[in-house]
Amino acid sequence: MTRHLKMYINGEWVASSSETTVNVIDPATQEVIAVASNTTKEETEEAIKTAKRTFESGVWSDLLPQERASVLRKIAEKMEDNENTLIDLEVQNNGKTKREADSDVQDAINCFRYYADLLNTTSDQTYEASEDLQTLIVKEPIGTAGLIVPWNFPLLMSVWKIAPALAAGNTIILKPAEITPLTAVKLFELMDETDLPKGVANLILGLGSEAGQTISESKDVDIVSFTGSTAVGRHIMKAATGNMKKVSLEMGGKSPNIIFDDADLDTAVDYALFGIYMGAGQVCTSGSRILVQEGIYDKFVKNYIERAKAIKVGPGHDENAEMGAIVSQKHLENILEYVQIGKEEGAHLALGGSKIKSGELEKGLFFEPTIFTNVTNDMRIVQEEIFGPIVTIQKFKDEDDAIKTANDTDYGLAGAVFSKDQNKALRLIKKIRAGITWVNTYHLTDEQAPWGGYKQSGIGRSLGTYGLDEYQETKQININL
Ligand code: TAP
Repeated sequence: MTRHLKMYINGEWVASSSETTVNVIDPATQEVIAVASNTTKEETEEAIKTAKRTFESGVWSDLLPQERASVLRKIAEKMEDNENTLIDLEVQNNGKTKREADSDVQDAINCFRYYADLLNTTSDQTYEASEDLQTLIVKEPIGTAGLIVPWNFPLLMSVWKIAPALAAGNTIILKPAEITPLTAVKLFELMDETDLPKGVANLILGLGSEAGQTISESKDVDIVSFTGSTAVGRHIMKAATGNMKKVSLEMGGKSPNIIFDDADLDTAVDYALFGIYMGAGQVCTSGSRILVQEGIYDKFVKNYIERAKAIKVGPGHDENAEMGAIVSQKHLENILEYVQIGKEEGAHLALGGSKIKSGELEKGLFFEPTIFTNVTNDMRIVQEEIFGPIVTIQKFKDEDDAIKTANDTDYGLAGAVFSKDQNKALRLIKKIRAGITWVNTYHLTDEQAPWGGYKQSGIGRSLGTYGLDEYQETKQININL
C-alpha cells in the first residue's frame, strides 16, 4: 500500500484537502514510494497563523535558553536512535549513496547538538553609555520563520534551518521540496515525541509555486530562509518585499577548482573527482569548473578521465556504489540538455554524456560521470549551474589568468586551490570571490563554520554563530541610572 503523507500543523498530522498530489519516487528504481498531497494556499496560511499564534503565546520564545537547549538535545537523541531509518529514507528518496546519507544524518544530529551547546554559551552585552545611562544589548527571536528547502540534501538542509531557528526561540513552518519529503516527515515524527510545544514546528508539503509562494508573500512570516536555485531565490526576494521580511538565501554555484603545476597530482585528482561526483554533482558547492595550469594539464586530464571511468555508479543501498542516482526524470532531462548544449557550443565530450542504460541500472535514473574539455569561459556549460555529474576542464597560464577565469561568473559560492606552495595557495584563495573555500581538499566543513555565498550565490550565512544571528533580532535597552 502506498503511503499518503500528511502535513503536521499545531501538533497534529492532518491530511490536505487538495485534490492534486505528487508521486514521491525512488530514483534508483523509479517506483512510487509515497504520495504527497499539495498543501493548498489556505492550509499554508493556517500553518503560518498557527506558528504566529504560538510565537506570540511565548510557550517557546519565553523558555530559558537552557530549556530550549534540552529539547534540541532530545531531538538529536531521537535522531540518533533512528539513524538507520533516516539513512534508508534519504537513500530511497534522493538516490544518494548510503555513505553520503550516513554523513548527512550525522551532520544533522551534530547540528542540533551544536545549537543546543551554543545556547548555553552566547551572552548578551552590557556597557555604561554615560554616567547615568546603562545600555544592554540583547538578542531576541525574529518571530515566525518560513523555511524552504531543496531536494539535494533533504534532511540536512532542513536541519541547518530548523536547529538555529528553534534555538533562537522562533516558531517555524518547513516546506521541503515536493519530491523529497520523506526524511522531513520522519524528523517531525521524532520532534513530536519530544517536549516541543504544539504549534512551534509546522510542516507543509507541496509545490513551491503555491505553498512556497504563500510563505514568501505572507505578512505573518517574519523571516523566509530559502535554499535552492538562484532563479527561485530572486523570485522569493521580490515576494518578501510585501512586509519587508528578512530574507536569508543560500543559492546556486559554479565553483572553480584551481590546480597548479606544483600540486600533488594524486591529491588534486582525488579531490577534483570528489568535488564534482559527490552527490552525482547535485551539490551546491560542486567543483564543476576545473582549471588546470598548462604544465600539468595533459597529465591531469589523462589521469582524471581514467579515474572517472572507474567510478562505480549504482543504487545508494549497494555498499560498493560510489555515485548514486539523479533525483528525478525531469532533472535528468535538464542534464542531458546541457550535454547537447556543450556539444553544440563546440566543447569536446571527453567522457560520458548519457543516461546509463545497461543491466540493472537501466530502470533507475543513473547518469555517466561526464567530462568536457576544450571549453571557453563564455560557453553556457561553463557559466550555468548544471547540477549534475558534468565537469568542464580548462587550461590556465599563470596566477592572474587563473583568478580572472575563476571569478568570471555570476556565482560566488565555493572554490579551491591545489598547490604545494602554501603561500601561493593562500594568496590565490583570498582572491576567489566566494564564501566557502578549500586549499588542497574539497567539500570538507562542519557546523561551526559559516556557510554561504558571495554575488548571486547568496545573502546571509548558515551555521556557526552566524547561523543563529540569521534568526535573531538585536535590541538595545537604555536604562536611566
Ligand atoms: P529550487 O527549484 O529553487 O527549489 C528549492 C525550493 O524552493 C523547493 O522547496 C521548491 O519547491 C521551492 N520553490 C520553488 N518555487 C518557489 C516559489 N515561487 N516560491 C517559494 N518557493 C519555491 O531548487 P532545487 O532544484 O530544489 O535545488 C537545487 C538548487 O538548490 C541548486 O541551484 C543548488 O545550487 C541549490 N542549493 C544551494 C545550497 C546552498 S547551501 N547554497 C544547498 C543546496 C542546494 P518545489 O520544488 O517543491 O516546487
